[in-house]
Amino acid sequence: MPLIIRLATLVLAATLTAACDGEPPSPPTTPGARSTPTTTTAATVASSDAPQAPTAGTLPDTPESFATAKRLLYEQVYADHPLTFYCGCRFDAGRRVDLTACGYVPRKNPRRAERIEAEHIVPAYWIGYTRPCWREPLCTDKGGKKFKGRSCCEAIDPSFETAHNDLHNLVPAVGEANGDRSNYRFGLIEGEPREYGACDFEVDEAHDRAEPTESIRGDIARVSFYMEATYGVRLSEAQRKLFEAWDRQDPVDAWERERNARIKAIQGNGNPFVEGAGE
Ligand SMILES: [Ca+2]
Ligand SMILES: [Ca+2]
Repeated sequence: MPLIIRLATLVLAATLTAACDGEPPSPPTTPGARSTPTTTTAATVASSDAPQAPTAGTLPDTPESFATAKRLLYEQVYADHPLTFYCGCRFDAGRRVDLTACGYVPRKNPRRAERIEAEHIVPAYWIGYTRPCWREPLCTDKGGKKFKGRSCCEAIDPSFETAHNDLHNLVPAVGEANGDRSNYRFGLIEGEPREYGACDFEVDEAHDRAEPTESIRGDIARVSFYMEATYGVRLSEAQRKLFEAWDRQDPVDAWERERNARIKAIQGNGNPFVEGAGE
């Protein structure tokens, strides 16, 4: 979409949002609760701790469709690093996962386990559910039927689509693990049930929770901070505390920096919580 049209639609969406959203804005978070990186970029992006509705001109230039986002993710960002996020399984150009080599044993869906999927670290549901387009039937299909939810947000809320297709928030995952994680929060789960063979990934459906392996906990934290600062996707105080600990325990490594640089080359912005770390 040409920039000028994109800006115009963003302004329109912001106006619609203001006009239609009867809900109060998200309450501010505790100032200083999160350790803010010290770089200029970080200060600019996270100038306030309070999540804000994104405004025209401040959003990154993310891929215009999810199909394009996935293609760029697999073919550019992960081209020479074809490993899944949760389980470290290798995948090929045909987007098929080598489950044997990484010791992944499907829990109950072997067909989905064999294919790679683009996982939203911050789920699409969390990006969308507070928006009017998710909650109110603001859209109308060709047959005149009104609808709401993900499809409606994709159609009329450019900031939703921008966030939804943001490569910083997308990682390749074993399809089954992606499906099982659903919209659950990340957290700690008692014990190590290991329902996926050698993959250190647990999902607790009773408590809507997923536990990632230690080496990606910081990555998850920094992406979550980024999504909050960029798109106002709020963290609960409990999540913030957990992610601050994960950020410290699993600091940025060479691959996370390289991944960030590749995404920055594509969509124009880096994640300040990656770039500012350790400086
Ligand atoms: Ca575990
Ligand atoms: Ca890590």
